[in-house]
Amino acid sequence: MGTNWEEFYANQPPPNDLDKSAELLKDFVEHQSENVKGVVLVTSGGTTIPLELNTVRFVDNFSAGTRGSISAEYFLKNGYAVIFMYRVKSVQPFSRRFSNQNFFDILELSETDNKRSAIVSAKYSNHIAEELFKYRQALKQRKLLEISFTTLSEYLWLLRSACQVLATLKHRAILYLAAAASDFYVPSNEMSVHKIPSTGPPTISLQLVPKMLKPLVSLWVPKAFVISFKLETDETLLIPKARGALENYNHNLVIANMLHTRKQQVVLVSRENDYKISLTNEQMNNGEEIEKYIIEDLIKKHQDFMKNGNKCS
Ligand code: PAZ
Repeated sequence: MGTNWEEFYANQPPPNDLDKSAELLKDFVEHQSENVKGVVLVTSGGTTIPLELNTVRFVDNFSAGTRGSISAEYFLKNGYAVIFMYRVKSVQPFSRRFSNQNFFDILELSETDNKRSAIVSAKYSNHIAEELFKYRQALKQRKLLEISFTTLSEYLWLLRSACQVLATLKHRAILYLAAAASDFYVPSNEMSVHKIPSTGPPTISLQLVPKMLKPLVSLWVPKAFVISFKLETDETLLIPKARGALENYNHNLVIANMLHTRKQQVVLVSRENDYKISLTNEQMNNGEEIEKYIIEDLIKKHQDFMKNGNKCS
């Protein structure tokens, strides 16, 4: 197995429901009028690498989906239509606010005439109603489409399908690639069919995933505004790696973040410059979200890009 992106798609089977997802994507994008500022694909959450075809064990990538789900909300709030491509069971726009809650703690049990029913507890009711309203409005007005993945392969197939329809929007499309996609995988033809026996230490050989940003930028959506993310744990690598990605893939922007400070600080890296967006401790304590400032900044860049065709300013 080589590292070529075409080989990857030739050898990794597509998800069973790919045609259905492609249809949903096409309908959604065709439905968007000139009234929306643009259409953004937000990818969110981590991908898994199955170790067996009948998967019992898998390697996972870190990401709760917080960055992606909050960002999706701010794009919606600012007049964009959003395709939210997320990892199953990672957090989603609007419902994310209740995801740390034990489901039963939100409910109250009532019993009348020997009939039991559950209702949302008064403590949560208003807040849930507010978020539910925003979520349902976004779906009803067809401003939000949610599509899910679990494995790396599902993610990459869906990513390419989404690009095929977004390409029709040219400069109006934004790709905001916040998902943590694995760099390594086990090709399906090398995978054990059944659960790997525990009779001895297994030898698992991982292959490098082809760098999909390359065909994405140059072939799939050559006119779109493409933002990738770079996550590091070694600060000395963060900016050099972000710059390296821009040079290799020639897209518009890299948002660089460190694992432990990602909620408080990011660095926006373009060909021309790099600068930080950060929250003070006070802003953090007041519950402010860094994504508000990231998205405001990106929207200015995207609007400028649409007017002037700039790569980035
Ligand atoms: O989903 P989350 O809020 O827990 O984390 C977000 C993130 C750190 C995964 C994202 O900001 C990011 O950097 N994504 C790209 C990861 C990568 O370099 O592959």
